[in-house]
Amino acid sequence: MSEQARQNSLVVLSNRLPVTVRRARGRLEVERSSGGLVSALDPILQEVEGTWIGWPGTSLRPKERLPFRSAYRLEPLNLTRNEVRHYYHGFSNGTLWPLFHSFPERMRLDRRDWNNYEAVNERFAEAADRIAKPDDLIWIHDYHLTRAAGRLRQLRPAARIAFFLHIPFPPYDVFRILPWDREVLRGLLCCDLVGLHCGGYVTNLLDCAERLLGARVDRSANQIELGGRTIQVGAFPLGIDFEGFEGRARLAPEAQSPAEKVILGVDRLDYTKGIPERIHAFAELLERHREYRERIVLVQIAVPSRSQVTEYQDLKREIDELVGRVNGRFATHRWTPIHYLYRSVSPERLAALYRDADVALVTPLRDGMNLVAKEYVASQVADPGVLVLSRLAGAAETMYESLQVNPYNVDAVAGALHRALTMDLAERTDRMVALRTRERRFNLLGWLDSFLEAARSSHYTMGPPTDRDFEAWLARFLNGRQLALFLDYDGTLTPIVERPEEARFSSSMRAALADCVRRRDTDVTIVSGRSLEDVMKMVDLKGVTFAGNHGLEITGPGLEPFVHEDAVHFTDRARELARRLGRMRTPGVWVEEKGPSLTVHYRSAPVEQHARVAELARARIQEAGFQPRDAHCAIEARPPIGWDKGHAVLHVVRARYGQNWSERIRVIYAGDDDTDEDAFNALAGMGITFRVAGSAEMSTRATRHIPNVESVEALLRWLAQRPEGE
Ligand code: GDG
Repeated sequence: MSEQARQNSLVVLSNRLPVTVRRARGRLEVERSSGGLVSALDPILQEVEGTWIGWPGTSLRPKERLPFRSAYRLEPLNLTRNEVRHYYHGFSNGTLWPLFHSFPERMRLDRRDWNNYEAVNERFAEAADRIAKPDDLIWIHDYHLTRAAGRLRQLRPAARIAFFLHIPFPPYDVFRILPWDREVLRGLLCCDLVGLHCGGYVTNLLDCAERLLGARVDRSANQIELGGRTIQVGAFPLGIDFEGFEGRARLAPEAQSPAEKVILGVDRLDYTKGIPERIHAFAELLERHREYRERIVLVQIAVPSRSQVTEYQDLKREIDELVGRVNGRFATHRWTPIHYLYRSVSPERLAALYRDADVALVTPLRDGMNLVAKEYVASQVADPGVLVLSRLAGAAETMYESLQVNPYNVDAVAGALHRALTMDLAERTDRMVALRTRERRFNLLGWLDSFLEAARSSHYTMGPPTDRDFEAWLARFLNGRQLALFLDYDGTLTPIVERPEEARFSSSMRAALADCVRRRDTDVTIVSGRSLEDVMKMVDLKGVTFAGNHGLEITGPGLEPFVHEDAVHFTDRARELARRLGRMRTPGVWVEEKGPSLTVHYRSAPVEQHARVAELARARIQEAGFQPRDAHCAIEARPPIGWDKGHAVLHVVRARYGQNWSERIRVIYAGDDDTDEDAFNALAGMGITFRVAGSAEMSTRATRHIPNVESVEALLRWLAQRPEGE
């Protein structure tokens, strides 16, 4: 393992701990899980004295400790019965599992599942926050915990968080069927690194981030920018403990050499694994080729899984019946074609089965990776067998020399089986040598090393948006049309500063804005929460339209000056409210009076006072009959007259271009504030809107995210230089 990967400690979050706890006759019994991932993470967690947080599989009583000595810390996270039902069986296995495997029709939807999923994910995040030291890498595993990083990022803005998904990431068209698609995506994108098994899943995730969240995506570097942060995405195909499987295969006792050739299937009993389809293909082979009767057997191991769930019970029944039918149809008094075992077998027995099988039939309808294919290959230490592999398993992306099949195509699978059973030794050897060489080289430790190295290397930052980005987002939309450009001021055209009067344009921003204003085919409106007078003074440019006080007051070339008729009634009340708020007397808190509205600023107050000040201000504002609205370290009080930045934008375009404005012009809006969301909402589907900065967890109605004030300047420069219409 590289030096880099060894640095710092590691906190692992996964649904299950690497041990299973049972309560037998009142006492806790603990059994270590034997999965490959556990064996891979074990040594590194020991070495760095890490922690593994997960559900022990049974509820521990308060103060009850795990009766298990581990070289690293195991942190059990209890789940209530309700949480097991809704978070685990419900949202994880009933909603995300089928959807991510592209079986949307099997997806169950229940708001209680989602609520519990959120709550459990938050608890995982809080446990990690309690345990992790500042420089620790927090590594979240799998689809049960897609939301944990969202909460963790709030608690620890600077934490190093990585995620690995063990199942497929579905294509955009499938993923967006999920009612909580954006939430799941935003949770993932609060990580620094998101690892997937295959390049195809990486493409899917990038597509979804771009199309569902309006994130900026760099497809050559596999990076996503959202909320001012860059997220690295990568394909890290999981490998296996090759030597372990090879060694067990060498040691496993010789079985009596069977009279028949063996075709082997090993799976958890799951509808994604394509077991019925596989049995149909086997039956088809026997139907087509009588010569195989009494000469081949299908050994199918189906490990019981999620057996409390009705769907899985139904599947078991279906397979039982199918096996019965096929055996009934073909069996003779000395031969049974399908040997079906509904249980798991010991690792030693599995090693012998793998080694001695002539063909491994690995035909999932969809699979994140599929380790059985790799384990079979590692176990081929004697006469080489043939791997028939579903092209819909992640493993197919790198196991080129397998015989790849469409698992739904029964005829094709039967054909591939025939080819496998008749393949000569030279070809079997060529294919198996190539497969084994690759799996030996890219084994489990290699995977771990490359993932940890990526997770721990320096922070990724995508370069600023370029002309090419703006071209791709806007050129076709504008297509030479007249443009109405709306811009918020603070945080959009100038960085947020301590005191509003210090928020000045940079000279380059001023130049870019002035260039836009000069164009005949562009009119610019600044929409601000500041008073009209204030924002006009700050911007100080001719030919610009201004909407102050969140649009209650508007003035601009060729427009009738506008003041909302109800606003004037609130001026006196706002003054009175300002007086009351002034009595809070917390150092660093001050009130900005803006006629019918006001803003309480608390950025300069001690940080530990922020929450209390904000709460108090909100309460006072509400008592006075105004609407409180959170801004950057400030609370705005707005008169309750149902008028916001969205109304202001529509007022301007209608007044200037008439009722059919949408046919005549294009609208672009950029803003960084929650109050800009009203404009994003009003323009949804009618214009292109940009949310500046923010965070990945923030939900926005904007079409796209851009990271900062500098990128707004780049946008303005691009707009100023765009080609003119005819
Ligand atoms: C998920 C993804 C991805 C099976 N039967 C026995 C037994 N096994 C072991 C196999 C293998 C494991 O179970 C199954 O792994 P898969 O990868 O095939 O499938 P899932 O359980 O669905 O795993 C999958 C994986 O996560 C890792 O990221 O590849 O795509 O769905 O290791 O050996 N082991 C023993 N007896 C059995 O009877 N001892």
